[in-house]
Amino acid sequence: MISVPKQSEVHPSERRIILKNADNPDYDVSIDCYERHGGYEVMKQAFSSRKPEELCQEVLDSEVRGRGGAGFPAGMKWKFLDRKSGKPIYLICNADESEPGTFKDRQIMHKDPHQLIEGMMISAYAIQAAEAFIYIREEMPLGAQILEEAIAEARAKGYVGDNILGSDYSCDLIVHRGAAAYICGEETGLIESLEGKRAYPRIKPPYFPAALGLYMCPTIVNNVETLCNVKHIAEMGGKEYAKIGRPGNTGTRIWCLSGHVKNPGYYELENGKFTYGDLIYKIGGGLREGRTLQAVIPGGSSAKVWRAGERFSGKLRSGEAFDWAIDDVPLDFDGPMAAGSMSGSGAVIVVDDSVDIVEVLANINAFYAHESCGQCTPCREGSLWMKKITTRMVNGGAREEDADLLASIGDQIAGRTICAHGEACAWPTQSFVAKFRDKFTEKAKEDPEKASKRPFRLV
Ligand code: L3W
Ligand code: SF4
Repeated sequence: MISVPKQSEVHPSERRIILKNADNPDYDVSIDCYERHGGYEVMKQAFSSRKPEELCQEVLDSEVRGRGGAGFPAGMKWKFLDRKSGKPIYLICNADESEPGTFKDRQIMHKDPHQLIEGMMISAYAIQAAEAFIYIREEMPLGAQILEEAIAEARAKGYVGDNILGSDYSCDLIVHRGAAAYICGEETGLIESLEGKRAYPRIKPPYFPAALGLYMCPTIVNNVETLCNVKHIAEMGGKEYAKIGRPGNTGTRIWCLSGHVKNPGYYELENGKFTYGDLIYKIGGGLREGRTLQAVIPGGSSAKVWRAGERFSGKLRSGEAFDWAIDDVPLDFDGPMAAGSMSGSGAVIVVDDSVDIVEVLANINAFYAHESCGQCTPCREGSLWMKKITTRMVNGGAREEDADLLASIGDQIAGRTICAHGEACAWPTQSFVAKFRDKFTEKAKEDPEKASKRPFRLV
């Protein structure tokens, strides 16, 4: 049996639902251990006494929002399923976790694979899927192996496969190893890849997976953490689940804190009960000695950056006025949006004053240029151009006009591409230049001999 290192401490502020057992020293990935801890009981109860449509209603009532990046309500997505087409329905778990700074889904797959399987089989039954897939990032071979072994155990016990738990419902669950590209995590690119093709994203509309997904059949694509939540929603009931967190931001969320903090790591916290300041300082231990905050990227590298000291003001959807510093922004889906960015995949990246902010952007730009699939000209050419400019700036060739040029390239990409990779690569450049224009301008005055000359060829 495979085992992975456990996190030694759970922070007292955490409310662990999804990661409840994952880091317990005596908890392992076997089905026996899972069942000893009550595993598959919710599924048994769901299959024996709940109708599929009742389970869909529970997910809708729970108001659970997708944990992959967009925060789209999962119950509404399930409602969009085209059930009248007469075609088979597919369920896909997006386990292609690739957003820089994101390392939560692998904790679940590595340490509690049966929770994902149970969540998926309840979801599959609820939407009446004919077949279910876990599309796992190629660079996570251990996760794939753990899941394959766990599914074999679950199949042997009748939780997966034909006539599940003696019912007339059959559904197989297949692990598919990804094609080692960030764009394979974009749901329509993922579907193309699963069909055996290059992961070229499809245009939405018309290709929303709920209507035209895998093999042009209705398909639900949900993130690992979202599907695990379904198990807990089925267990406690949607309305009860919705009491966790805050209205519109229900449940818990696993936040991935990285960068220049004393205690980087993953923390499962009740939604909307904490702020970014709580996460960075109280939970993450604050910055390293002698350092000050320079920037926070609140939701994976695709999110717009915040500069230390900036304030955000406006009105919330409820009409309530707000005036926040970074520390005050609620740690949920809507807080970062109100503050001009997004919580994305829950990856909070902290940057202190020890680094050159232009280098940070150069590194991000190298990533997005490398990962563009190349279908759309603005993304393909623009991301490479932005990478070339920021790499030149870091290599001692910065020019005064670079900030304007970068901003204009970003403006020509966002909103003009097939998939959200266009925004993902434009938003960092647009926001870094807007928030740190002085640093980009100063760069042109730097002595080229003192430049760091990093290559940024590979990321
Ligand atoms: C049917 C409609 N379905 C929306 C579905 C849609 C999708 C979901 C959200 O991007 C973001 C991106 C990254 N009929 C529908 C409909 N849907 N309207 O709802 O859709 P959308 O387009 O808002 O988002 P998306 O394409 O899923 C995700 C950001 O997340 N990100 C994440 C990246 C990486 C990971 C990872 O490593 N785990 O997820 C980071 O911040 O930039 O903005 O299912 O089909 N009318
Ligand atoms: Fe490919 Fe970029 Fe176009 Fe997305 S936006 S389809 S990644 S070229």
